[in-house]
Amino acid sequence: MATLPFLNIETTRRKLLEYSSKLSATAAVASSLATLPLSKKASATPTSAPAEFKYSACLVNCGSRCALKVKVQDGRILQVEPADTDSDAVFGEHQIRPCLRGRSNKFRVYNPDRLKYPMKRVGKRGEGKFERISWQEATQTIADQLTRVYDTYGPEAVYFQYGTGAYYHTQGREAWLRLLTQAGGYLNYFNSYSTAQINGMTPFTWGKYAGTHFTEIEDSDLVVLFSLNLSETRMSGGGQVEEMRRALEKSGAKVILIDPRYTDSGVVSDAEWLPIKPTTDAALVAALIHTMLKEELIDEEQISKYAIGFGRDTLPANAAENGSYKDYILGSGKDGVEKTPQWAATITGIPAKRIVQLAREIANAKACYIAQGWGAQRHHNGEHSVHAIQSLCVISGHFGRAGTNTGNWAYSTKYGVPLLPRPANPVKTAIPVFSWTDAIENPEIFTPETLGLKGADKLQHGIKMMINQAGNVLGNQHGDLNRTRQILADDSKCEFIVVIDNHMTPTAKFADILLPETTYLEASDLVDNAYASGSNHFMISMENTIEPMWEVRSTYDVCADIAGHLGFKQTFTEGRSQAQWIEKHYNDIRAKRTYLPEFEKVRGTGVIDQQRAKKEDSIPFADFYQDPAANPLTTPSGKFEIFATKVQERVDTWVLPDGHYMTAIPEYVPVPNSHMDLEKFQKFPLQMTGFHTKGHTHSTYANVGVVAEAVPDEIWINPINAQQRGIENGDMVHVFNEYGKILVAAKVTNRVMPDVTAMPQGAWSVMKNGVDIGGCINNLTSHLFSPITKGNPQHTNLVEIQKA
Ligand SMILES: Nc1nc2c(c(=O)[nH]1)N[C@H]1C(S)=C(S)[C@@H](COP(=O)(O)OP(=O)(O)OC[C@H]3O[C@@H](n4cnc5c(=O)[nH]c(N)nc54)[C@H](O)[C@@H]3O)O[C@H]1N2
Ligand SMILES: Nc1nc2c(c(=O)[nH]1)N[C@H]1C(S)=C(S)[C@@H](COP(=O)(O)OP(=O)(O)OC[C@H]3O[C@@H](n4cnc5c(=O)[nH]c(N)nc54)[C@H](O)[C@@H]3O)O[C@H]1N2
Ligand code: SF4
Ligand SMILES: [Mo]
Repeated sequence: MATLPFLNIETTRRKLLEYSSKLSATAAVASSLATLPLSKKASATPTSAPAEFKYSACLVNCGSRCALKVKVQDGRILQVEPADTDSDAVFGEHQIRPCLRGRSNKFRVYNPDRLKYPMKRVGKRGEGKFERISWQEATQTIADQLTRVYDTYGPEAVYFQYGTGAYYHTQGREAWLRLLTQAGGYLNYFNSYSTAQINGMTPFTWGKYAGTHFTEIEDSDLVVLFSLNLSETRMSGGGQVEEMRRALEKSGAKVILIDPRYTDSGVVSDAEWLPIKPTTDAALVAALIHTMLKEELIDEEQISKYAIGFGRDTLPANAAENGSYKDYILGSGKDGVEKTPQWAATITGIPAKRIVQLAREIANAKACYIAQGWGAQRHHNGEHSVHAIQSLCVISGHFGRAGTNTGNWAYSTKYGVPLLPRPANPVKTAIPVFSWTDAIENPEIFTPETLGLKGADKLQHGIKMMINQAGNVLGNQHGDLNRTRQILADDSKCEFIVVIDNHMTPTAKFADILLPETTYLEASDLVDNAYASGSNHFMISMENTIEPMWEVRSTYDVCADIAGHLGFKQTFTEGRSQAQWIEKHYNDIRAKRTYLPEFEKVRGTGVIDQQRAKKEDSIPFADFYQDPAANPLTTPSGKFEIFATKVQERVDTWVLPDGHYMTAIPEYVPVPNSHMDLEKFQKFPLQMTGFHTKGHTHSTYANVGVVAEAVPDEIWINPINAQQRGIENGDMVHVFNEYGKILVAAKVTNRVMPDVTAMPQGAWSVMKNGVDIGGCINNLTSHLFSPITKGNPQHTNLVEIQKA
């Protein structure tokens, strides 16, 4: 196999030197440079054993799960290749090929940022000063602290932090949660950083979350994508991006992309791009429906058959008389404003004429596939955008039949590999995931009516101890990092923090005890396909391709030791090693799928048993579409709720902070930190949205130099705005607002609309004199929750930019 250009060591080394001299402040790049074998002579040293291939997997949170074929020699990784699966017939003519990040794993493993030994903090919390300790001392300290916090505050004071860096089945998160539930419990969270608004809202609209597989586009004549960027966020060859490409090849459907950026997906699918200002999707939808009503392009009788709240006649009992969506659109609702295309044009930035034309295109399409990625919902008013886009499907009649969708983004079928089992958590209290800093700082503000607290009327003591496994939210991924760092630095608030990672991340610096875990390539497991493999599903048997280096260990063994200190090792292990759990899980599957071979035959062979969901099973709510009376939805009305009865209950009973607003219909709501926040907009006149870049998966892989070289982190600025500020492509710029200031390179491009900027999220934060020279976006984001689901508003930001 030919070497990939970006893995050519000599070229890479030269380019990296150029690159790192430009960006010498960027610690991540500079340190990765040191990982490359710089001496040609060293790599040419004759070796004794022949090279062999072993199989691992990339367990990161990109929605895919790719097997990695790893070439090893003398216990060292030479190269990572795509696994050649034997049943291409299942997926068509392609494989579950890993993307550039998966292929770069060698550089993630041999990285000088690696954590090598257990350590304890010696300086102030957050300062990053540590001392090496033994595993015995580390595990004993954790057991002692857990006992102390349980005895002093009770189990609700122990928090297992959100962290998505590694989806293991028999170590990592699963091992910690088994340990904690057996030890006495921990404070739960609900929501995710990914989908708080869409997953929180959809039960009120569709009853349950579902999306149609992209294979259905084979039968579409029009595809409308809101904030959906498969080419960058679903890069696996076995996943959704490939499915969509093939389906488009068959149908030749026109693609319309609604996004502030002309994304890679726009390029790949030859889409027409309608640039839209962030937070305004609900305004666009309102004007689309306005046109459909005025031009009589929709059938109101049909809408009433499937939905409530479009007109007054189908409003539920808790609605105001003029509270229908049609009232809102035609100007007879409580704001008295007609939602004309001209009205929407000033808010969204899309010309009124184009809005009218889009309404006609959607209404006249035979089968329009309408979907949304999760960018439009990661906003302060994200719930309303979600609701509007879903309602558009129902109102225009594009759901429940071939070639259509629900407005959502499909999850994939899981193969069904078991996780380490655990008893139910004895603690029932759950906080919204984005509220954890408040659960440390002001636990008294938590009630069911203020922050949607579940399982209790109030929090007892807030968070006093935190376990942070494979997550970087503490120092990198949460909103408003300056505030977050201040809260964490005070060790009288959250008294004890354990961090388990592979690398010395910004979060690791906040650990009291810091533990090194195996990287994917040093670990063994049996894992499922991930949540975005499209209609494909399979399992992967991975075996450590090299021996774990230094004192790095699997967290299964670490948690077993902690259980031992607490006196229940046997309960934790049930007498099994991790390898024996893996084998047990396989045999449990084999008991049902009797055609599978014995474990010995498949152990460590990568992808096993590829399956594909049937296309006819792909369309959600098809039975409801056929006969809504016989197959009602699980909403209170049994129909899709354009007026969401359950949201109105919150409107009536919940207490919101000043300036926050919620409504039961899909209204456009102007929000803080958007261009409609007029006072702030004068000071910070650029909207800024983050995006998930192909250069890293959040912060994972962001310390790998070869990938950083291929996909640098840059802030996208439209030439008009750049010229106003004397900024040229490649210039280093300061981006700032009331929350903080960062330094990053500028990409001057027409691929982002004027007055909107966009930057990748996930770069490692490196603070120097109050400025983040690592360019992490979260020094500029806020911690204001969205009103209905208390989700993260991390894409809703205003900034100003200056040449540095
Ligand atoms: N390469 C890579 N892949 C990933 C990840 C990664 O970090 N890197 N992360 C993974 C994870 S955990 C998740 S949750 C998903 C995230 O998937 P998404 O949430 O869909 O990804 P984003 O890039 O945040 O947003 C998608 C698009 O929304 C646009 N957008 C922002 N605001 C608005 C708006 O108000 N309206 C409209 N119409 N568009 C808007 C952005 O410009 C962006 O192009 O991706 C997964 N895949
Ligand atoms: N501004 C802004 N912020 C965002 C987002 C955004 O769109 N904009 N997106 C949000 C979203 S959707 C998400 S899901 C979160 C993601 O936030 P996180 O879940 O924190 O994900 P990562 O940043 O990738 O951090 C994962 C950590 O796991 C570590 N890791 C990787 N492999 C292993 C392993 O095998 N063992 C151990 N112990 N550690 C490992 C990595 O080194 C890394 O430190 O970020 C959120 N933050
Ligand atoms: S980051 Fe995602 S697409 Fe890339 S190799 Fe890993 S699992 Fe596959
Ligand atoms: Mo996510």
